[in-house]
Amino acid sequence: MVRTPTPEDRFSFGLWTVGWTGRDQFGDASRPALDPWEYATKLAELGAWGVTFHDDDVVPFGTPDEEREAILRRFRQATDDAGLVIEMVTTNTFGHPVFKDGALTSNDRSVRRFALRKALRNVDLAAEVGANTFVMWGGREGSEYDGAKDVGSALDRYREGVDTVAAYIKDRGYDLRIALEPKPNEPRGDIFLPTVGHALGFIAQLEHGDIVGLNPETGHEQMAGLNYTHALAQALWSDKLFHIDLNGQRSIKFDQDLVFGHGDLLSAFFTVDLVENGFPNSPETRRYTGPRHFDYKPSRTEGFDGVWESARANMETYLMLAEKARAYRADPEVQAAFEQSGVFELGRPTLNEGESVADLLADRSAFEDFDADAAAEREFGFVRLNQLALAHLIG
Ligand code: ASC
Ligand code: MN
Ligand code: MN
Ligand code: MN
Repeated sequence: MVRTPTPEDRFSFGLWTVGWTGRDQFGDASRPALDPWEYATKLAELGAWGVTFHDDDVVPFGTPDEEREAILRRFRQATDDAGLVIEMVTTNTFGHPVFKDGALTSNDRSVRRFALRKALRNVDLAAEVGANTFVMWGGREGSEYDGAKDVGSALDRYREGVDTVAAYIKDRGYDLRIALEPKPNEPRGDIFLPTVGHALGFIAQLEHGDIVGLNPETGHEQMAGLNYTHALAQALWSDKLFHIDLNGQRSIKFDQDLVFGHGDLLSAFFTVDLVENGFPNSPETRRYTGPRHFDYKPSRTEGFDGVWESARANMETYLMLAEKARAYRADPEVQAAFEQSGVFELGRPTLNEGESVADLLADRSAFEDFDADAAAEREFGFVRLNQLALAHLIG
């Protein structure tokens, strides 16, 4: 059996994950809602290190200020008593009907101003509770009909909104970074910043992009048919992997938010291998050092036993995969297969040190005398390498 998680593992959960009551498009809640502090206590018991929340997960939308303060005090007392860290805070700019056409990109300017104020108030709260990451998931930023949205203006407004929040964080001197969370669709037909790649391109256009990075979610990339591990890798390579949302998704369909590993298991193995062991050619540098955060939903077929069982399952699966990934990397057979497959060779620059383009052009062995047919005969052995991974995973 796998060991029990400890705070050193830095597992964290969104309150909205275990707190999901099962209400969906077609059906009512299948579980009652507990108070926010009850989830926090139970997560700590299971071995979690941290919790995260949307403003509205703790304080219902529209709660008067005085009551808001009291609820927050009670919640913080519970997390403190349980020894839980509040590592990330995010803003619900999707639930209330006022956000039906988006928040920072709503066609209605008054809604955009309201959304910005909601986010800024939540930045203050995030800093106050000691969070280091402020996630912005623009779930309603998008459209169903192409003619309904001037995408150029929408991106201008999105940039204006994110830059305003980032500038405010800097101005206040908060130790906080923004992490944008891409998603291709649902609840909107098309959401802006649909993938990690789109979001990286957007961040490059920001004035305060230095404190803006990414929070990629497993299922969100997979809903677009993309490779989540590659998405993490490119964000990491760009120094933009600020936070991760781990869960499970089975192919291109609605956002399933399954337990981590309950979707594409082989992909989950390589995700953990990347997070735990880094890039094969630079294992010590370019590492993800943030929390192992789960953003999943306990299936609505489950009662509270199933809720806690599924929370436990996320951590157990992660720990099992981490163990397997460690053994995989340490296996001399795998290392030899990496060597044979050219995995280490890819770490070597294509040009020699100090070699100019003129030098390359003068190198007849690189082109004129290069035997492409002979080079084409090289076998890479990728299938065997993959089978070794599989043997470690299920062996
Ligand atoms: C978030 C986040 C999501 C969504 C979703 C809400 O903050 O990371 O993926 O909200 O979980 O149900
Ligand atoms: Mn999701
Ligand atoms: Mn998420
Ligand atoms: Mn989610």
